Amino acid sequence: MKACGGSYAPAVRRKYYLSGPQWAAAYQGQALFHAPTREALGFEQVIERYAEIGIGHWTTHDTDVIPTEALGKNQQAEIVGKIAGALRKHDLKCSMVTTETFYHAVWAGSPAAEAPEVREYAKFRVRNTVEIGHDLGAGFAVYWPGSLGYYVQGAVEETETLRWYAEALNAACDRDIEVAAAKKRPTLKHCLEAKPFEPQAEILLPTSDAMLAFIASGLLTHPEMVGLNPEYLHELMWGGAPRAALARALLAGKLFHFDINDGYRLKHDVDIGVGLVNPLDWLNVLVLLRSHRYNGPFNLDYKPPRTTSLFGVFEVSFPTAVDRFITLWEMAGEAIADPIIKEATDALKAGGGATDYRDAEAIVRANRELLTLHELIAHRLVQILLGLHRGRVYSV
Ligand code: 3MF
Ligand code: MG
Ligand code: MG
Repeated sequence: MKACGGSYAPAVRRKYYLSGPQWAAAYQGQALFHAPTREALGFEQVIERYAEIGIGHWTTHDTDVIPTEALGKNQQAEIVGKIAGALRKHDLKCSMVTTETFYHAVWAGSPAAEAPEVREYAKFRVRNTVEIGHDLGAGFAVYWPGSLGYYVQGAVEETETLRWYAEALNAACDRDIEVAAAKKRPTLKHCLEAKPFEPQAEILLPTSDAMLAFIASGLLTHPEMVGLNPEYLHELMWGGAPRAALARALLAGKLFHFDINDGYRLKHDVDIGVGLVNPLDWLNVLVLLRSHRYNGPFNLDYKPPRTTSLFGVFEVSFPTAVDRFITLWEMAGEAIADPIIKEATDALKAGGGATDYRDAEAIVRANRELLTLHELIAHRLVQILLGLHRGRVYSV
């Protein structure tokens, strides 16, 4: 780690709105074809280790920390009290809570299944998560409807299922309004997270754009309370450009929260640490977000590889993910202020000066040399990424 450089002090790391999920650190390396490789971890250890690293915020699913059978019972209140104590002790904040609606057998037919009791149970779960969120001082609630879909076609009617899913979100928003008023707190920001494949074969809300359409569909009673939690890799997985997906969310005023990680196009959800696969794309993503003054959380929703030890999770995996994010964020600031990129961009926007808007050939001639600046800007961004703009050279 020391040899690699780029390590920031915990106090510096805490200045960024980074959050560490309970499930990311506690992930034991298991998968469909893989047994766990690491021991289980409780919230006490995760919160303590995040604090040492300098990750200032913590996020959780309800069932990451509360057994399913204890939800809504006295045992939940005890556990939530202990979590609040651990957060206070280590000076961490809970920024986001999320409901697990994909793992337990009760979700086999999705949280919007045909059986009315499943849907009532889903409402209970999301309302209960809203209450936990207020108890822990969170500002965001996230929903990943991963099991909203099917393996085999025909039995599930899509429009009906989406209407039923909206009813659960409406129940969460209604409960939020009540609790926020009683506690004199602002309501939470409710954020939908899309993923194109996995764990269902066909997913009803597979992309952030599908989520935007769902929010605007008229099915939600409080669409103003609901926005997006895009995940970088989830947009890349279907072949999209994450930066363009984020731009569409920004235009809609719905970029509330952002899950940060990395991976590959058209592969499964490999959840690699931010910038470890596509650092140039990540630089460009952060240029967009910085220039639009995105000020929501960056949630480290990745999974330390199963070849990393538990020691490595906190000594190698999380510190490097955090530090690479900070480096790329600062680099994005440098790219935004870069005089060469600025001059090129200004020149492109000034246009070639053709005077007759009906003369296509004249417009082409006037812009031909200017448009070379697209490539020049791209080269300049790579130079910034590699440090070449600061004179880093290799002699042969
Ligand atoms: C799955 C995910 C989820 C969601 C989480 C909601 C386990 O690919 O990304 O993480 O982010 O359920 O916050
Ligand atoms: Mg995620
Ligand atoms: Mg993911």
